[in-house]
Amino acid sequence: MEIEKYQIAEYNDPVLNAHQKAFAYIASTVPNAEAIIEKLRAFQVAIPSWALGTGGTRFARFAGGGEPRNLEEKIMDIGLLHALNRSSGAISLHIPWDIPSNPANIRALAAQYGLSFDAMNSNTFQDQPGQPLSYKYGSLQHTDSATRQQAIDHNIEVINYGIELGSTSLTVWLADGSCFPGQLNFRKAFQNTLSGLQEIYKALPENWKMFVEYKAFEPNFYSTTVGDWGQSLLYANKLGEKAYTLVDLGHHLPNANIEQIVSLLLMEGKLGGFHFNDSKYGDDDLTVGSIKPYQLFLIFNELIDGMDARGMEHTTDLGWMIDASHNVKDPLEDLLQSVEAIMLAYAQALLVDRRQLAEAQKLNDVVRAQEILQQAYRTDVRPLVAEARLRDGGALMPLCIFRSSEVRKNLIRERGSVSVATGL
Ligand code: AOS
Ligand code: ZN
Ligand code: ZN
Ligand code: ZN
Repeated sequence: MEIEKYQIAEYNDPVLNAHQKAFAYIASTVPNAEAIIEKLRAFQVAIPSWALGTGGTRFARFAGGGEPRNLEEKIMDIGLLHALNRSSGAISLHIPWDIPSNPANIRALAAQYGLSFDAMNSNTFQDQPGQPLSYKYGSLQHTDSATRQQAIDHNIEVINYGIELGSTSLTVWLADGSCFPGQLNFRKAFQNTLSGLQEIYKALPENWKMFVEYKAFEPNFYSTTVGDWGQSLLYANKLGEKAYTLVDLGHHLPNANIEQIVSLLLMEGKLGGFHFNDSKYGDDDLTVGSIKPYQLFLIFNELIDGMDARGMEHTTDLGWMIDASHNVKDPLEDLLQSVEAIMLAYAQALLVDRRQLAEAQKLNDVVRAQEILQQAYRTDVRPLVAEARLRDGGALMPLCIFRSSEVRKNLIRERGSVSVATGL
């Protein structure tokens, strides 16, 4: 199932006039519309290979039909998203769920769709068939050195796949921790984990980055060995300049001030990447922007402020990824919504008048400072984001094309309705 450029143009045609009017209006009201559009066009968000099929909770999975049966089909699905929104030009792979049998071919296939390989994700949170030692009591933190070595070797194997695919980063998320007080010696767990990460770090090529993802809870519910940004930053600082903290929006304790965390990590030059999603209660991995869009805007506001202060390139100097799962939605529709939400928050944050904000802060004019942010947040930037897509040959209304061209129906026809994950 592919959507050709001319089809996108045909779908755009009937709504083009209305778009042009809306765009002309916003272009005349904001001072820097062209500059914002150029930034939006450059911005790309990686799609995780695990977000394309049947999602679910730990209780159940319900198949949606037409889901990708292999890595090639996952790449095609992301290619389709990218054709529609022109902002999903990368894939974040998970090993061993998506082992490329022939990396050179996979790389070439991705390139055909304009996709590059973002961060590689290792997996030491579950046991694989035939695996000699179990991760039931952790991986890099494990009390047994052979189990730790197995986890180290796995991560190095993931780096090696990444090298062949042209990726330049490794995300390490560890489920390590403990479920009950007394189960674990915190210091020993930390030190074991650190030495394991050091071994993996040594295997990183020169131009690679390592992202240390933290998470406050789940699957361990008493302690996690990389539990918060402070612990992640400790590891990253001890590891060296190629190691960074990765922020997943769902991995904090309730009401954490994520925008402040982001700001300080950037100040320290230690923010490496992002997992976008949204959450109401925990690591819900809901559609980006569906619960707390203002928080997302405030995070982007700090991201831009911090990156600009350090002269960082918005597009390439941080790893931008979605980390989501889908219980009831069509995953492709959900991802279109998520990418759109990210682009909107980015565009709104680009509207913030930073000179005026700094002035209001200096004068302790609290009301004015708040107004400056809210003014940007309350601007309808949808025509700006749509214009950016249009200029790159994308769809004015990606979700509408997805539905009216019956993508899912065609995928079900091609791939069947049985889920590879559940066999149902
Ligand atoms: C787990 O909660 C983390 O968010 C991981 O980043 C991710 O979901 C996992 O690595 C996917 O396998
Ligand atoms: Zn994550
Ligand atoms: Zn998450
Ligand atoms: Zn998570």
